[in-house]
Amino acid sequence: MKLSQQHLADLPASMISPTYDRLVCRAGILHIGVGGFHRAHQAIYTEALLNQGLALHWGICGAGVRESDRAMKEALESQDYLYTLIELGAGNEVKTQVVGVITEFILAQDSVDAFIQRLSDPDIRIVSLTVTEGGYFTDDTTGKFKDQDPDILADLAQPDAPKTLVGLLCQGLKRRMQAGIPPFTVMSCDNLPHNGDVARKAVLGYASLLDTQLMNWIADNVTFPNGMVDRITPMTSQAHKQQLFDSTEVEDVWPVVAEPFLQWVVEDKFCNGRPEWEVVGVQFTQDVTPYETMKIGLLNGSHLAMTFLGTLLGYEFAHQTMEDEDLRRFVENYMDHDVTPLLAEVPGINLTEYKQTLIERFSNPAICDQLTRICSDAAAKFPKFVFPTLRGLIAENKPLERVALIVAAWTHYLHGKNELGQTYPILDPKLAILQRAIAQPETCVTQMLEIYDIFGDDLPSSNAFVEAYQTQLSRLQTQGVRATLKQLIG
Ligand code: CS2
Repeated sequence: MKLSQQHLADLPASMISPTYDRLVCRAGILHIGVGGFHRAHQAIYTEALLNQGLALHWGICGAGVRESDRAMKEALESQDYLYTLIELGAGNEVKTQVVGVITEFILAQDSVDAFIQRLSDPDIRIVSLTVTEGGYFTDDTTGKFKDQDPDILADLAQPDAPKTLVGLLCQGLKRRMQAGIPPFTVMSCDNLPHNGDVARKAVLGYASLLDTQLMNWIADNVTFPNGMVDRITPMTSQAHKQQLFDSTEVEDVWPVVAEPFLQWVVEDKFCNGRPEWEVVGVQFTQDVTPYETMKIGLLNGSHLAMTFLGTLLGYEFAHQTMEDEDLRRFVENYMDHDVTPLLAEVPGINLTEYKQTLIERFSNPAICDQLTRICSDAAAKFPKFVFPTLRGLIAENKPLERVALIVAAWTHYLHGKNELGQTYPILDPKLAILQRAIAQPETCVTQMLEIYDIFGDDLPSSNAFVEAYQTQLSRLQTQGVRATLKQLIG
């Protein structure tokens, strides 16, 4: 049975499905960047509220600003914007849920005017984002808005027909300002430290070049809460779709798969109202910093610690790296000895338990979380997930060998061949630059360190780091992954 509004009532009893009337639900949130993560996280929290009969005016209008968003629009459109969440527990528990919270979908490329019109609709009170770091035009090393980016310059030359996220947001906000409509909250759900501050800098950076009055109005009236978001969401594979069909006979062209765990801690700074997400488990706080530092350092950092070494050893999925005793101990040691001592107290969280839960989550064999996914975009991930830890260790004169091995493993992985002689795809917009840097084995380290966008100028000037990086890479090159790991875990 094809998933559709018409057949909602015919779904098997084992599936959870919307208990509210979708036809009266209207969008109060416009979400830009509808991928797996949004559909498994923010949309699920909001769906839970709707299922309690609350917040029928907080439905979600899906939106995209890039051509690559068209595939999701078309997939959802073909099934009345319904989709299935397949939640896979470690003990093979499966929960399938049809989600109805997305009620429409717009693409800026189809009509910029219609897009801006929707952004200025008073019903839309939150614009949320998962657009990855690239969407914010922020220089990774200086943290400044990239005001000379060609896409930004193009939008400034034609501000009524913008193509970039910031160009569109500013145009929508400008209409609201001019019409006396209260602004929307801009809520980033990207996995970036201080994601709200990053979004604010980008929007204000663009507005300052466009219109001073608008910039001041945004600065005074728009809020940009920071948030920590967490749920492991693998890429949907053909096997996942088949699994859904086999167990329910439901055909979904693009279901989403996730682990059972989910967490969201967000600053309570919403300038134009918000859903009562606290009713369904969202934690509101005044300062999200300790939570995001913990999550990004321990979870995302450990993901990088396992993924390149795991790929080099020939593994395909995260849980296989946890079944490898040496690799699991390496990840545990990295968490315990490198990341944890640098963390501040995190209110309400027992770090020992948090780390145990992480190992359990990583070990979940049911979700089959692809290492290719975790390895992707590494050039953008290192500065956010691992280098804050590295900088902390350098500042405290701590041993650097484990963190250096993570960077060395990435470097070695860039050759594209594992220790079994098999090749694998490398997904990274910076791939050409990276592969140029590693072309000569003797100069890999110096060439990599010259990529300022990734390493800045402080890391290359730490002799301790350069030496540790060189040592670990040489060991990988000459002795291989297993022997290198053994030397570190004793
Ligand atoms: C992963 C994240 O892409 C990555 O590198 O570490 O997508 C991770 O699965 C999520 O942040 C979990 O919340």
